Amino acid sequence: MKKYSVAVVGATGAVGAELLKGLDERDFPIKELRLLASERSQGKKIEWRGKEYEVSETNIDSFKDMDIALFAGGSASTVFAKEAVKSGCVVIDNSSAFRYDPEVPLIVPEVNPEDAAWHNGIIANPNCSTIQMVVALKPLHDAAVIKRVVVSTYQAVSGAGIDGIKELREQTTQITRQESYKEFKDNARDAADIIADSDLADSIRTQAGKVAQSSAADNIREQMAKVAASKSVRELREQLIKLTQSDIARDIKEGLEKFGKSEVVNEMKENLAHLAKTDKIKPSCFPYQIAFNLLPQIDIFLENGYTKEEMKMVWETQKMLHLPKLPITATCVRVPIYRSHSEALNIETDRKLSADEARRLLAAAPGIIVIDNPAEKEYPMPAMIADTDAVYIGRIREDISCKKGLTFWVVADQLRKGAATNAIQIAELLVAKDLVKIPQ
Ligand code: 2RA
Repeated sequence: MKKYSVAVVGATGAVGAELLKGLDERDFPIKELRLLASERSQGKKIEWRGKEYEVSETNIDSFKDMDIALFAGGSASTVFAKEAVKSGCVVIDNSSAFRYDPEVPLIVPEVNPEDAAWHNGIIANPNCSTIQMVVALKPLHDAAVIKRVVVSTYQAVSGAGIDGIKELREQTTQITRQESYKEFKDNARDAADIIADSDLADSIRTQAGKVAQSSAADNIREQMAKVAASKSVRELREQLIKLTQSDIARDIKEGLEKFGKSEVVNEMKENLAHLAKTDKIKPSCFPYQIAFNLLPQIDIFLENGYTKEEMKMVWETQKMLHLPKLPITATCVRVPIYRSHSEALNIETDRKLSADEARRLLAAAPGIIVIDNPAEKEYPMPAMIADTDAVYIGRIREDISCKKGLTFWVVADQLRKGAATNAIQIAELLVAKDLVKIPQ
């Protein structure tokens, strides 16, 4: 079997790692592997199939003698994808740089493999939230033409890369620590109140009252009065008065004032202020706190009030289904889970599809696993499907608000089927159709 030289651009990121895993797991026919990344990751070592590879900084010469370049996403695509093509290398690009270019096919192999035939060197890999949606839409659309799509997404933080995962982990730790400290303080306060109100405290108070009224206590009081009136106590008092008026006392007072204004104290004050500030959540990857929160914003807002992520779902689905006018509306939400995107989909079709027919169509379609048994509370969830390649569908039901509507739930690992796996499947498609070449 023919083997191919493959470059992975962005090999050190979240998608890059999945690309390497996928190339191994799917046994892609590799002659030579070249790992590329930004200057920051240059020199890093990555082990693949028992061999250590050093990551090089991407430059225009990086693609010489390479057959396929898998770009994991990010700004490298804009700078280097066309250079790679000039070197004779077919690019499969996971960024959004070329997705809407009419000269560049956008492909999900289960949906529009035929579009690979007209590539000019670059093939775009769709956005993760679109991929899992179109895989679900295609078999239904083939059976009953889709007239409208309404989708709401629940997207994991790893969609924003390794920094997104780190931010959720750190904020969750910080908030749960603050909560346990608060709980500890509340519990201690409650315990003190309980003790103060208890019989034991009452009996201690009674005993103390009795002791205070006893003859032993009277004796002690008399002894203490004698001591207070004695000559030695008078002398001690006079010494103390002299000492407070002495130079030593003045020196100590001045010393304390100076210390109060000293750098040490200033530093301590600054450190305390800093500690007080680190108690607050400081978002950097996401616009607001993501732990224990939901963010109805992924990517930037556009003029029509939708976010770019929402419009990606619209533009990309229309392009891949070859339905440029298909009405689609999306609401994309970032949720505090590490991995796998979920989507609630509602579609209208030109003829009624029963839930049973839809279930059969979806179960028979490539790349889909249906898990849909409400009686046993069986439906797909992000935590149970992470690290797998299929698109999982459940909660399939007829829409009670319209005659030809269907509602269902779609979950997929967005780093695998939503990114790396789909890119490798495109490469496999090119290999199978002998399309690993730049058309002249
Ligand atoms: C996200 N869809 O989840 C993006 C990643 N491509 O942020």
